[in-house]
Amino acid sequence: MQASFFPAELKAIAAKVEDGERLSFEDGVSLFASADLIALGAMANRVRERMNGDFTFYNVNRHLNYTNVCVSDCAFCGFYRRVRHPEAYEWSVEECVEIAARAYQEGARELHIVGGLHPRLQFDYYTSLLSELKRHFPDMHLKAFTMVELDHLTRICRLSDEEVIQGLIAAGLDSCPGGGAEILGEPTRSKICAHKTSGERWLELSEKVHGQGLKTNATMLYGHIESIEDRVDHLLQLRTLQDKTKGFMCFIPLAFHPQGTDLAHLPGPSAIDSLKTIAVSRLLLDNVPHIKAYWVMLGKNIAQVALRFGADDLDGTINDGGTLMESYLAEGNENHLTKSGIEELIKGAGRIPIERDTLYNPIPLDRRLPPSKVISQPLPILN
Ligand code: V47
Repeated sequence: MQASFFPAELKAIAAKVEDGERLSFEDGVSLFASADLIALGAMANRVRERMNGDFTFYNVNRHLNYTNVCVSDCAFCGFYRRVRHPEAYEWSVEECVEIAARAYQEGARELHIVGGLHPRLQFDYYTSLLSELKRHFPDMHLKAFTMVELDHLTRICRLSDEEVIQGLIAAGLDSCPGGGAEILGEPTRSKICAHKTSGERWLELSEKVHGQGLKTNATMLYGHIESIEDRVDHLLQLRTLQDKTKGFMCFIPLAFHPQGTDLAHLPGPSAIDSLKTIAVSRLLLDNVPHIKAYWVMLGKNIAQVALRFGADDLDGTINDGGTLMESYLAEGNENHLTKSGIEELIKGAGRIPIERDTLYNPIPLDRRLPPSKVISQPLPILN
């Protein structure tokens, strides 16, 4: 790194990064406050290459949003509907299995399953969903339910945290996605999602899930009303828990999309802000192995550039992203990306594409579908 070109306010931080020293809260604030995007990118890229070399990971997955009914009323969400709304839906377990069957035929080996906080669905719906999916597709990884959904289940079904977590694992849960973290700190969290699981509880449940041996992800929703200090505090709270559990596989900064939400008057984050946020996340989260540039929200172009600003993962190909994704798709973005499309993006950034499973194991060559292959014959798996 050519630290001599760095602005004065970043020189001491650059030296710490070079020496592999942990950055402080104040360092995080200085990084966000700096206008020198290229210096931030160079530092984050240094750490990215130290941790993941030139590799960039992606997987073949499908999002399954079993319901859009939600009692949480989050100001940033354009996806949810109240229970009696004409556009409210909930899919039966059979419908979910049908959708999974199509995804399986198209090569997906991960289902990313999340939904709204439904006031009436009972625990046996969630366990049957997992066990039926596992029965039909034993080699499909089920990455399901955020900490917010788990918290909702404990309350609505009057079960302990352990009963919920162990019950879901017994039914087939393999890992959990990182949603629902939003901004962990108060008072911002209450301003954007007053009725949601608290930040403290989100962390507590993550710790308990890690304690049961499962990996999870973590997210941060940025570019709305939060301050730079909120972001740094959020990242450091995740870092502290990760020191304890090592359970987070990946961190995903989620760019806020204002359309269709109660915060539609806000502009959302700029491209510069998104790249800075990815870079600072890479620099502060020195103990989280992967940083995801979620192309769906960032748009393909910014996601590609992010591979030089700290990110080493693009998430999935996504043949059909599900209904939640439609609500936050980047402007002008398509809702799917083929394997060759994602590999071209990665190679275009001078990186090496690695198709991975959910737990970041590379998929052996003999188990990969060739990029162009589409299975057109229905598989006789449903009974
Ligand atoms: O928790 C909701 C966010 C999350 C909006 O774990 C919005 O691999 C932007 O967590 N604009 C769900 N974001 C998505 C999510 C996720 C995505 C991809 C990969 C993984 C993973 C997790 O989406 C919610 C919320 O933070 N969200 N509304 C919006 N208007």
